[in-house]
Amino acid sequence: MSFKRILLVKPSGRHGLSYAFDLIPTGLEYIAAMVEDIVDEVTILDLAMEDGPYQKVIKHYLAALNPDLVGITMSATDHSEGLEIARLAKDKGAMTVLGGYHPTAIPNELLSHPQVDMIVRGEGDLTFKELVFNGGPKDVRGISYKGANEETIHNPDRDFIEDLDSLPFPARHLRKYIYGTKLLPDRDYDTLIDKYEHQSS
Ligand code: B12
Repeated sequence: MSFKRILLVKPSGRHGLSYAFDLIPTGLEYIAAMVEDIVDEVTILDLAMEDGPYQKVIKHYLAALNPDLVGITMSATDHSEGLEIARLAKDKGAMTVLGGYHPTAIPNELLSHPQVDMIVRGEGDLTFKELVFNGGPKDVRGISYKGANEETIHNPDRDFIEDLDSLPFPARHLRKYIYGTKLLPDRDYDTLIDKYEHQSS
């Protein structure tokens, strides 16, 4: 059975350069765009943009939305908070999946924590859609997960997405926040991603 109620979470931590920017979770908006037509509800929760302790905020959203799948984006600086969010989600009965640079780098370590069910390695767009549609990680390329005996299973890598234009734009319409930057405080800002064409000289 497919996953139907998805909560995507960005941890609250502001580290290094993100003190100057509100860090827009573009990665979560990309994967939300891939599944919004095949699920009942997908919510993007940016804990950096919410008021109050993150534990209280996440508990509120878990109770209100009752998600069957909670996805957490993590860079290395989000390690501890990401794991705590996963624990709270697991306690509420959701399956948990981590994605982003950090989980891609250390899937074994993160899967050693009981509250982490799955890791999406690398580009998440097609992998996450297949995971949500299938309702589980078996045979989904790009996923690492725990088997029936708690053993770690690494499915084969997924090929890079060659035609990036085939992807939908990030689901900015799901955004609940007005993001800003201290560098230009009188304006909104947004993130654009462009293709880098390598040219040999
Ligand atoms: C742009 C950028 C920034 C910008 C962000 C601007 C903005 N407003 O968004 C700024 C300059 C602010 C920044 C700051 C920092 N950055 Co930076 N940044 C990048 C960069 C160049 C691109 C990130 C990006 O937007 N990618 C595009 C989006 C769409 O991809 P994505 O988020 O990865 O999401 C995809 C997958 O990862 C996956 N995915 C992601 N999350 C999830 C979640 C789930 C559930 C699933 C299923 C899938 C999934 O699916 C998505 C779609 O394919 C990367 C390097 C790179 N070339 O990618 C470094 C990078 C992410 N940054 C890095 C670092 C170290 C930092 C800083 C700590 C630097 C500092 N010392 O201050 C801070 C930390 C900020 C923070 N709180 O996390 C490291 C992270 C290393 C690590 N292991 O965690 C990277 C990888 C660079 C590097 N190689 O060192 N950064």
